[in-house]
Amino acid sequence: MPGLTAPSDYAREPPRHPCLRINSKEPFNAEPPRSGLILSYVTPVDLFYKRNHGPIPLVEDIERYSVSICGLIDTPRELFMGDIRMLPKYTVTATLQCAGNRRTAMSQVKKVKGVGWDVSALGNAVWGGAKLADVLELVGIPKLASTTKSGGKHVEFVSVDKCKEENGGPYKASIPLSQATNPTAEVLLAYEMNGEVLNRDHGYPLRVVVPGVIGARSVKWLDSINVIANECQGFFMQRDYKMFPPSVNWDNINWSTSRPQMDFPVQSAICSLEDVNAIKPGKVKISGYAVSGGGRGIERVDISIDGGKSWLQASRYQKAGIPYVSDDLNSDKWAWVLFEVVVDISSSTTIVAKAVDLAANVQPEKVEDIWNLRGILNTSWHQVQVRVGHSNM
Ligand SMILES: Nc1nc2c(c(=O)[nH]1)N[C@H]1C(S)=C(S)[C@@H](COP(=O)(O)O)O[C@H]1N2
Ligand SMILES: [Mo]
Repeated sequence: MPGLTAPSDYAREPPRHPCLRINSKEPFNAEPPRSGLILSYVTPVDLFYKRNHGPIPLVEDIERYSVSICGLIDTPRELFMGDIRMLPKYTVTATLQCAGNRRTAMSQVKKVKGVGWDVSALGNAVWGGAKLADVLELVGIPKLASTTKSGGKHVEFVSVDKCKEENGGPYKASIPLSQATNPTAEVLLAYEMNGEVLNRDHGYPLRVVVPGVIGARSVKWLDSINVIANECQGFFMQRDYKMFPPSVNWDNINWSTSRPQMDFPVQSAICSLEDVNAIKPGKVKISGYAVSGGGRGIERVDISIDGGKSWLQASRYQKAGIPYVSDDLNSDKWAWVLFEVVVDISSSTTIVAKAVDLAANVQPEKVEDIWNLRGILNTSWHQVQVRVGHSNM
C-alpha cells in the first residue's frame, strides 16, 4: 500500500516509556511493571504492553492510506480513512491479552519456546472505531451472514509488517465471518485508543480489535481484509497460538490436530506484589486483575494466604463508584475487573489468586497440567511468595 510501508530494520522505531520491561528489543516486546497495571482501570497507552513480530510500519501519507476489501465478495473496494470515519463510531472497552502472558512461569516448570512474559502482557483500553460488521455491509455482506454467495466463510486480516516467521511476509490472522458480521461481537476496525489517535506501536492508522479473543487475532497496521473460504493459512494461525496437551513435544507435534486458539480462558494475577516480596507483618492489600474471554464476566476472585488451603473473596470493580455485576449490561463485558482484599499476614507464606468466570470456569491449580510446548495460556493459580521480616525491615 502506498500510504503504509514496512521497514526491514529497526532504525525507525517509535519512542517508548522507560518504565516498560523489555523482553525482546528487536522485535520490540515489552510489558509494564505489575504495579503499573493496577493504577487505573483503563491502561494508559504508554504502559500498555507492546507485542510485535517485526519492525513497526510507517505511514508516509495518510491521505493515500487505504484498506482493500477483497476475496469472495461481489464488490471489492478500497476504503480510505475518510470512508471508515464516516461509519458510525463505536467505543468498546476491551482487554487485550497476549496468549503468551505468564509464559516465563510456565517455562520454569519445563522449557517452552517463545518470548518470556511476566503477568503484564495485557491491558485494558477504550478502543474507538467502526464496527467490522458495518464495514462488511459496505461490500454487500449483510449483518449476521455466516457465508457469502461465493462461499466466503472467514475474514482474513493482512498487515504489512515483515515477520521472520512468515519468511519476511506480513502478519495475518482470520476470524469466522459469522463473528465478523455480528454487531454484538463488537469486532472493531479501531483508529483510536483511549480517545487518542492510535499510535504506531498499537497499529496506526488502523487495527482490528477482536474482543474476548487472544491478542494474536487483533491484527495491527491493517492493509487488506480478505473474505476467504477456509481459515487463514498464515504461520500465526496454523503453526503458532494453538493449544496442545503436555504430552506433545517438538518431535511428535502435528499442528493440524489442534484449532487456532480464539477465546482466552479465565485468568487472574496479583499485581501488588512481586515474586518473593519482603513485607512487614500486619495488614496487606492484595490487588490485581481478573479477566475471561468470550465476554464472560468475572463472578468471583478467590484469594488464599495459606498456599491454597483456605480462601477469601476479593472485591471486584471496573469503574470507580459503580458496583461490578458480572452479567450486568452496565458492566464492560469484554474488559477485566480489578480486585482487592486486605489480609493479615503474620509469617512468610504463599499468596494465591484464582478467578471464576460467569460460566463457572475456574483457573487450574497447577501449571504442569496445562503445560504446552509453545507456553501459551498459562492461567494456573497465580502464586506469590512473601517473606515476612519482623525486624530490621
Ligand atoms: N500486524 C501485526 N499485528 C499483530 C501482531 C504483530 O506482530 N503484527 N501481534 C499480535 C499479537 S501476538 C498481540 S498479543 C497483539 C498485541 O497488541 P499490542 O502490541 O497493541 O498490545 O497484536 C497482535 N497483532
Ligand atoms: Mo500475542
